[in-house]
Amino acid sequence: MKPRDRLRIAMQKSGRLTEPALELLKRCGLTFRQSRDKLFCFGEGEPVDLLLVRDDDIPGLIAQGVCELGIVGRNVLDEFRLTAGRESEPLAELRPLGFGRCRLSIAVPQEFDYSGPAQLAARRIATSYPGLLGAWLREHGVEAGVVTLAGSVEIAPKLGTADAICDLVQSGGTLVANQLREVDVLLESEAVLAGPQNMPADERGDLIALLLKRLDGVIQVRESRLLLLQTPRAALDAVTRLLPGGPQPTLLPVAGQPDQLMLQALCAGEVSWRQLEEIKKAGAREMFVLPVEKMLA
Ligand code: PRT
Ligand code: ZN
Repeated sequence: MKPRDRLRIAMQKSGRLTEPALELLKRCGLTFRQSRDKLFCFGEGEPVDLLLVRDDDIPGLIAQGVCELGIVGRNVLDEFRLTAGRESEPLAELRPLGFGRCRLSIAVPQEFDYSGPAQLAARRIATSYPGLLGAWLREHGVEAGVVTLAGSVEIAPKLGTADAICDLVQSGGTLVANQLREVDVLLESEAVLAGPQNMPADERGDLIALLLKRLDGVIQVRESRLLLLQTPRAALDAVTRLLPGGPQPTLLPVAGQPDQLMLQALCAGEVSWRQLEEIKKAGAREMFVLPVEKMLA
């Protein structure tokens, strides 16, 4: 294939991952010419274009070199890695992205007496993830029948085509509605950035490195808060001890008040009212909690 100087990222055209994936790319400074009904979106700021496809096709497109990166559920990526032929280009999970969380679980009818994987021996299990299920069964030394279905897995026990299922669960509502109960978790999943294990050695490799750096900043920033406060020097130790986790705070003098300090701390997560009240009790005042917009380490 002719080398390209533009990067291509594949993502889900329409589904659970579409909006959060677009939002994430936007935060990384990637915007695209509006053509959401099309397969291909031209990138405006950076030489990075978008392919809008079914999520199941994403790992294959990366493996074939049609695109370099993809945003896809770990469940789909790992299933592909387990079922793709040996000749297929090996794929890597480059970053977990923190949205589209769900788990791949075994669920059984309410009356099924389940005490562990061994209980599934010689039973039929319906799933859209034969690779992941097969690997889990082998790991537990269980021989069971795997019934591969493209969808509507949850009704298989009622239809009598399976004794148990292995499917994605989020709230658990679908299982309850079908009188099923979750008994074992095979995989904790979320959307991930997938790419080739061997990065392209041309400009695209450099672009991927740049994007990963921005992505790390965006992910870190999403959770970070900047805490600003004033504290008497005498209370500094007590205040510092109460600060939520993060790097060492920065201290600045306050003009005209030699016994006062201004403290600036980057916190790794939310700062709650309760935490602020405790810090205030220790002597701090003029406290601000600010969201962080961009971060580049
Ligand atoms: O058309 P295309 O093939 O692209 O879309 P799709 O229908 O295959 O995918 P979509 O949009 O349903 O899901 C895309 C990805 O979102 C999945 O691969 C998962 O990584 C992730 N995800 C997160 C989920 C769920 N949560 C989820 N709840 N994918 C599917 N479900 C389904 C599940 O299969 C079950 O039927 O929702 C039902 C269970 O939900 P609860 O809340 O009732 O437990
Ligand atoms: Zn799909």
